[in-house]
Amino acid sequence: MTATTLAALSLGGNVGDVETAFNKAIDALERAGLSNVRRSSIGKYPPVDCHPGTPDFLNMAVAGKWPRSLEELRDVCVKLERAAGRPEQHDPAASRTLDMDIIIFGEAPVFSGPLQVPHPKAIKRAFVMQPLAEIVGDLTFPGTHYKIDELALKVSALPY
Ligand code: PH2
Ligand code: MG
Ligand code: MG
Repeated sequence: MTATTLAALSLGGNVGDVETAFNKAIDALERAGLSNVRRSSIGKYPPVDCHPGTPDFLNMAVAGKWPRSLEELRDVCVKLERAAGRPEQHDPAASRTLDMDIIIFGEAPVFSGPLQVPHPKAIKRAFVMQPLAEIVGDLTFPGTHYKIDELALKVSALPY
């Protein structure tokens, strides 16, 4: 039997047909090996830490069992962002067709070179935590003693 790791991703976009970009990316993740896939609903969120005038984002979360390494999952995500039309060099605060961030990979935090999971800002962001709570609310957020459900409630009370 192959070992798998529970992985959860945050998907976001605010340019073009974002819903179609989400669906295509999730189908491709399944073809790449993600199994037992759970999807949150898609919500509209105001931009956080973006340039003035940035349009609202659509955001959702996806979770499943990943059969290979964190780096391989990251590489698949980067390829899918490119396939959706996001340029290789991009301003992290700019509008985008598709952003795929790995929020959870297993039970503990992971530091692999520049790759830090969970993303250090995830816990403060409603557009990450609320969709995540819909699909893995009972899970303890890696590096904390809190369930994702509890964190999602707290973050919704924070001002932008
Ligand atoms: N992504 C960011 C910065 N700000 N705001 C929203 N609402 N949704 C996002 O996906 C998002 C953001 C950096 O990747
Ligand atoms: Mg992001
Ligand atoms: Mg990203």
